[in-house]
Amino acid sequence: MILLRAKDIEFEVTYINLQDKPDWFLEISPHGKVPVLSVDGVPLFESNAIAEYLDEMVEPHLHPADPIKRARNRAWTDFVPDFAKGLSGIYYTKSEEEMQAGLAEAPKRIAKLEEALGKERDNDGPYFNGDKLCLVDAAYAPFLQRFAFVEAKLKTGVLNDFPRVQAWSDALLASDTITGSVVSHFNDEFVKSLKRRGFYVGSLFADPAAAAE
Ligand SMILES: N[C@@H](CCC(=O)N[C@@H](CS)C(=O)NCC(=O)O)C(=O)O
Repeated sequence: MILLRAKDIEFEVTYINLQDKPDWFLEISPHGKVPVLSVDGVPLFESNAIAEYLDEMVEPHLHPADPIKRARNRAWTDFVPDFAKGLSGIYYTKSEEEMQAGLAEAPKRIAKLEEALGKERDNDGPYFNGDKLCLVDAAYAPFLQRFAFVEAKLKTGVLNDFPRVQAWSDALLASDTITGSVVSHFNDEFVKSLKRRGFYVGSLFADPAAAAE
């Protein structure tokens, strides 16, 4: 969604209830996961594959032209699941103790990104490759966005030791291309899912349904 917005592509979104996936969705999504992009009726799946397809097809090209830089960018998008596991290991936890354990584990993954942000850039950012949003930014942004939301409540300060990651996250979350890529009631839905799944952090938020009354 971030890339579709960054490239000003017209698109239609169908949100899927992941607790009750419709049959038509399971037919087009081999792993039963979102996102899926339907291009003239042909379903594409896996975020990186979709992002690369969009980048090849529609200007402006956001992936670097230099093959070495492109490969290194791709390698860092491949690190997203690992990085995301570090962050979710903090807040997808059932108790404060479990959260502390996650907090002890996360820095080693965050440190890798801190180093990457230092090494890969030949300027001061604010994005991964400099002043233009790229595929690496789009890949990490959803996870940084969710973490920033829970961190406002948890106040773990885990990013304090990683100023480049913190500044990168701040820059990404200052971009409407990124923040506007989720539904307007995203935070409420996120809180509901944290509560439904019984995560400790969910208990720190008011019930969105009650707040809306
Ligand atoms: N590697 C996939 C991961 C996608 C993924 O994990 N999607 C989650 C939502 S963010 C999902 O659809 N989960 C539903 C499920 O696994 O049942 C990608 O990057 O597209």
